[in-house]
Amino acid sequence: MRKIFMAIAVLAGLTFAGLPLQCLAQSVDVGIKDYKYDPSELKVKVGTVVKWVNLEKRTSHSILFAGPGGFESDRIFPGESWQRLFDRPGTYVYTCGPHPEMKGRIEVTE
Ligand SMILES: [Cu+2]
Repeated sequence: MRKIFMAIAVLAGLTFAGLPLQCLAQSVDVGIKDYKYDPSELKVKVGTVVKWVNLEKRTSHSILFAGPGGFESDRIFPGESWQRLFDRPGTYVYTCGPHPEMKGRIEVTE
C-alpha cells in the first residue's frame, strides 16, 4: 500500500514539474518525407524545441549535425520522432547520416 502512495506522489510531482516546461518551450515540427526535410530551412528563437517527425512509409533517417561538437541522432523510423532543444544562438546545419544528400538548416536567434 505504501508503495502505491509513493508511486502516486512521484507521478504527481512529475506532472507538476513538467507543466511549466511544456508551457514555456516553443516547439516546431519538421517533417521528413520523400528523402526531404520539410521545411528544410527554419528560423527559431533560443529555447525552441525542434521535433523531426518521420512521415515515410518504410525509410529511416537521422539528424546529423556537422562540425565540432556535432553528433548524430538515433535512427528515426517511420512514425517516430526525435527532438532537440536549441538553447544557444547560431546556425545549425545538418544532414541525414545514411542519406548525405538530405540537407537542413536551423538558424537560432535571441
Ligand atoms: Cu535519410
